[in-house]
Amino acid sequence: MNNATLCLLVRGFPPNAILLGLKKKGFGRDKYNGFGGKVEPGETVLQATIREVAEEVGIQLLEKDVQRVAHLTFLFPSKPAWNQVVHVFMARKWSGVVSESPEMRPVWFNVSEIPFDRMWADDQHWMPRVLTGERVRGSFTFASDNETIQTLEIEPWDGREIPGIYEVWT
Ligand code: 6OG
Repeated sequence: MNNATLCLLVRGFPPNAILLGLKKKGFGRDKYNGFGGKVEPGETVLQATIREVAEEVGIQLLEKDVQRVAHLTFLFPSKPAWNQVVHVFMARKWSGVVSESPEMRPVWFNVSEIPFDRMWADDQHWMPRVLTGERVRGSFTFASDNETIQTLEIEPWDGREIPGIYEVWT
C-alpha cells in the first residue's frame, strides 16, 4: 500500500483556525486539503511531512512541534492505484511565511467554516474529531465514481502502529 502524509496547520488551542491549500494540480486537484504527499524511500513519515509542508506552503516545522493525529486508509476498488494509507499530523508552531506554491494556494478558514463541500468526502467524518483533540484511525472505501464514500469505519486510536489488517488490500 502507498504511504502518504497530510499535515493540518492550525491556530489556537483548541484550534479555531486551519490553513488549507487549494490543490492546483494532480491528485485531488481543485479540492481543499491539508499539506502533504507521498513518503519517499528512506524517509520517515514525519520527515516526509516536514519536507512536503516546506515544498507546498514554504514554512519550516520541527519534529517536536508535529503531532500524529490520525491513521487513514483509503480504498478505491475502481482505481486501485489510488489506494493509500495517509498519516495525518497536526502542527500549530512553525517558522517562515505561509506562501503559495505551484501545487497549493493556502487559505485560512475558521474551524466552523471548513469548506467540506470542496474537499475529499472523508474529511467531514474525521477532521472535526481531530480538531477537537481526538486521535482516530479510519478506513474508507470509495464507490465506483471514486468520489462518494461507500463504507467507512472510524474509531479512537492510541497512536501506535496499526497491524496488518489495514494493509491487506495492496
Ligand atoms: P500527492 O499524491 O499529490 O499527495 N490524500 C487525501 N487527503 C484527504 N483529505 N482525503 C483523501 O481521501 C486523500 N487521499 C490522499 C495525501 C496526495 C495528498 O492527498 C492526501 C497527500 O497529502 C481519498 O503527492
